[in-house]
Amino acid sequence: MRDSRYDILFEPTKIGPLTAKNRFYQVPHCNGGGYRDPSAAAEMRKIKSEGGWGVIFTEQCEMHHTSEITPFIELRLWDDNDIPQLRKMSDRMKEHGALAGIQLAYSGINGPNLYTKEVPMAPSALPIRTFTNDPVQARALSKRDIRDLRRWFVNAAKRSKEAGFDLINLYGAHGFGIFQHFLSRATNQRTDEYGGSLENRARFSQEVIADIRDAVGDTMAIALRVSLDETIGELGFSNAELRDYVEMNKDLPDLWDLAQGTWEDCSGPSRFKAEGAQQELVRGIHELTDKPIVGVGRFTSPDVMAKQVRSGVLDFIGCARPSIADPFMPKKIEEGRIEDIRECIGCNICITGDMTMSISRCTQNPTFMEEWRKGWHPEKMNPKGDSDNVLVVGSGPAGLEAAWALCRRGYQVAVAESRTEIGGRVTRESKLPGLSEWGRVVDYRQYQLSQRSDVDIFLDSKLSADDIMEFGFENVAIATGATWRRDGVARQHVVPLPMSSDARIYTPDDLMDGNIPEGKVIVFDDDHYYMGGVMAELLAKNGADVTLITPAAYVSDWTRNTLEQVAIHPRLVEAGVDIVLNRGITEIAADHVVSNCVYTQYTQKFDADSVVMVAGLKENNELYEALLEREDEWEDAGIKSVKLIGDANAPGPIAWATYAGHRYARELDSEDIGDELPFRREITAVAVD
Ligand code: FMN
Repeated sequence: MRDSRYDILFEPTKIGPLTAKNRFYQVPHCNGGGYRDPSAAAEMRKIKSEGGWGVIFTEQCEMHHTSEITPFIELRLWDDNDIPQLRKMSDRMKEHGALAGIQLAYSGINGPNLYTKEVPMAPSALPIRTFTNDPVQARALSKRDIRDLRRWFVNAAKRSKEAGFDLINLYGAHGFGIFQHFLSRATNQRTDEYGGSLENRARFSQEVIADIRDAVGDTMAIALRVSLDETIGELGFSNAELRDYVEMNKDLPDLWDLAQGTWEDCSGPSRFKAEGAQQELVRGIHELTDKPIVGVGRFTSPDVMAKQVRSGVLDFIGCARPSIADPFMPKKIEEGRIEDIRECIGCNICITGDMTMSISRCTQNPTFMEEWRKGWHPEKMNPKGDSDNVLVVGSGPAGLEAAWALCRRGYQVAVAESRTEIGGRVTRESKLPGLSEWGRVVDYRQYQLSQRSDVDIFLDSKLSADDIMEFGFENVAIATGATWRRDGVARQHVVPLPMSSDARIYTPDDLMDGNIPEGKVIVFDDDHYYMGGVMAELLAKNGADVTLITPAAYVSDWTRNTLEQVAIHPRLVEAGVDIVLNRGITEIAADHVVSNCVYTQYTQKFDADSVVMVAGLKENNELYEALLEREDEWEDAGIKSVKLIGDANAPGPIAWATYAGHRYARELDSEDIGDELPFRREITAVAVD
């Protein structure tokens, strides 16, 4: 039964001519599939409909070919040919009663047009801003171009209607959409009636919304997504200016969708942003308009959500990442199953799918974007196969996810953990600076497993191959994790790095065990994800004199894909860490290291008492190898299968481990598909002429 405190979240709420069945609103979010994987994306949205969301949006959809963001893979509505795949999307969104929304994006100075080769257009002539700094400039829209652009918006709105959508979201936030480019003095330097005063800068949005309302406004609702604060100082569209804009245009859209100015701020990772971090920027805007407001803030707590509505800050609870981690969040709140919510950990691995133009992942929800490709449902498992029981060795993210998914299939599961606490690397890493919310990966699974009678967890149980042969489990999953290497082998060095025998070398595992070096410490980061930066932060907080050396051009280079990098660099600088980029290490002595420039012969000596080596990881696969050696004894021992999963198989981010655990559980006892592709995909039809 639902807790009455949350009733307010389930009130039907009007948006223009429509009524959403509740206040749960999935704001636009990409998925790395976009136009390339339309059925995978459509099925993912359908699952959210089933999970109880009142409003579900697409990701950004390029509404005209003169503004596209190749290489990123979003949706397209360039002409009528794109309608069928979008109709499939809206159909799926509406299957369980949600309103279906499409976000129309004209990217202005963010669209380099690498694919269409069209000259980009924006309010003012400025270089294109992309993550890759493409050497392309936009030309300024002429008055005629503006008339064309208004017509293109109307065309796109009509096509959206034809494709079955109920709502249109006009993109003007995160620095990306043209509405923001017009509203901000920084990107709108025009001297005509579209530039200068706020009244003038607002003109384009007023005209487009009026045009769309005339065309489809009787049946469709129009949402405008605008920046809460561009956060670039005086010149930018500030929170104060946004408030003036809303007050001056009270009734402009049917709904105000308010989102922080930069994407990095808006989708801020848990390492840097708490739940509800945008609240103060939104508070009070409600009093300036009669139209409903949706806002975001990685909401996973129904108490926080209800408070946002009750206190008049928001009308709709906007969620992107929490809806990915748990597409069934609304339903679970409705059914009074709060403890079953799989809370987003704020790691932003979902964003990497978009940034790397691949299919997105979610650390908490391994079924994300596999709903169609593999038929995986986040709440339902396939029935059990022929065998009955599984021993999972290791309770890290792969082992725990495997155990949780296996017992739901109907297997009897035993988990053996060599340490005295559950959770493996997640438990250890969640104690590092900024990573506490990552512990939710363990919390969720530990709680779920504690509710079952078909899973036994044994702590402090280091098993040998003999033990396993004796136990007689039919299936054994080895999820024994990985260990950070001390020898420096990673990318710069594929064989051990030269180091003297009296050099003091630490690894992240040492620091997580509490052995934290002091004095002058070099962190060598040849891993390039979060760990190097986190180690430097931990050491600096502990009073060490830290220098971080990395062969990459950016500190924690890969975190540019999780939008964390722009926050990691300043945090390290503030903590007093010296950052040395584009440098490797060629030699480690007791009191110094020799660092080399990655481009030249230049070398430099750095005094150092110790080195923290953030290099590659070594799979803990000894137990697996020992069992393999005895394969001919398996049958007598009653063993049908032994499989190595997660970091023990090949180390990677935590999301890779939960995926591996889930996949193992899904596929156990299934038919051998031989050389067949293990997922569905869509192939572009070859033209006949
Ligand atoms: N916002 C948009 O307006 N359009 C997008 O296409 C879009 N893509 C996103 C893709 C991902 C994977 C994520 C996580 C966010 C994206 N966003 C996009 C931003 C979200 O709509 C949202 O404003 C932000 O993530 C904060 O909400 P959250 O804390 O609930 O995640």
